[in-house]
Amino acid sequence: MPTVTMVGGGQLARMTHQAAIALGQRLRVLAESQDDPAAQVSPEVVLGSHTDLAALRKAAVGSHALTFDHEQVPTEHLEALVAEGVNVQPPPQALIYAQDKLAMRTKLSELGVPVPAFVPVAVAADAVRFGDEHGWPMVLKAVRGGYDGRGVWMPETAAEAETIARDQLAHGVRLLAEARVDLKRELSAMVARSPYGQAATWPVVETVQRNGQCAVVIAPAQELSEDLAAEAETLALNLAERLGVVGAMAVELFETHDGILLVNELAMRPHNSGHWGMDGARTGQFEQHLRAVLDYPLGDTSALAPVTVMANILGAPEAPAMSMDERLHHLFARIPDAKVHMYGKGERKDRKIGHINVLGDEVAVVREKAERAAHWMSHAVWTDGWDPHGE
Ligand code: AIR
Repeated sequence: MPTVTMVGGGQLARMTHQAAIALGQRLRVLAESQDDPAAQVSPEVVLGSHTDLAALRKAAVGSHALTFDHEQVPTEHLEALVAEGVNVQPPPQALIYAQDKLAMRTKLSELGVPVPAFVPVAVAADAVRFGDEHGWPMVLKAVRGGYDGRGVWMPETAAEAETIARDQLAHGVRLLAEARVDLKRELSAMVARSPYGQAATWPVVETVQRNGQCAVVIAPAQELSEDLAAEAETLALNLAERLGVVGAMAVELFETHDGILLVNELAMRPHNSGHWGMDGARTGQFEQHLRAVLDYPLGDTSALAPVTVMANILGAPEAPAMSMDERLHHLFARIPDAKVHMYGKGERKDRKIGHINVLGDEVAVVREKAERAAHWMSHAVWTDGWDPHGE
């Protein structure tokens, strides 16, 4: 059976490993530390950095495909691996559009795909000029490297934009400026594609963001017209094909008040907006990602319930005194149908340390339950006031 190498040892690699076990495969991970979520569970850990070509080579030896838990690997290293015969999936010429936001915006514009207005920022004055033209607040983004709200700024004034841009540019961070979209909500269209060219989408979901980070996912997105859902899925399929994507891809979308879809970001790997499918879809994203990078036929992506809600368990500002183990006992006692996925991570404020999936019929009921469960796991506090040690 094949071995797949995943670069990065975070929760995405950990959950991919879980899927690999069921398929009888081995997932080898290149992790920074033995404590990383995937390194804790994988039998084949190569310790090293994703910026070190020698470590990447070591992790790739003998594996059938090399894929990613994050997008931070230098493109020149990936090209070197491809030249040496490593099966890098997604290939570097596709992955670049998930690594480099300027390349992505430029390519999507060329393809006629709607994106927010944008401009590269070479000097701070470029950002100020863009804000003056498109209105304040505006968005400044690091071209490479940001995620979960990191590498994104929303200056309200020209002075603020100037300060941020100067500071970041001085630190060698490449920037782009974007118009802030007046959005109704954020959606995600996920797709997986194989080298053979087979592709399958999951139902389009709504991603609820808090503090620039995904907090909740509602699958499928509620009150989304069939036309708009079809448009989003078609867009994901077309982009996967035109960009030559292999593996899972999330197309993060803004839905405007006028019902227009704009592409925000692309992620070419399993993605937080697909976690609902571990319990809520016939084939989840982690299994599908493995099938895709190994060029197997893809699995059925249909939903198993009318609605699934995923709520992230985020680290509390201060870890609660109650142990995680005890929190889990109480959670199971109160909500036996909550599906819990913990990542084996230390509790740090707002860090994604796990997630909860709840399936059901009524979105309001399912969402309340999932969020109550996730909040309990983060804070050891029930949002409805229940006292686990009371009468
Ligand atoms: N990740 C990668 N890009 C975005 C996200 N959320 C996942 C990957 C990565 C992990 O988050 O699995 O390894 C890093 O999480 P943290 O909390 O250690 O920064």
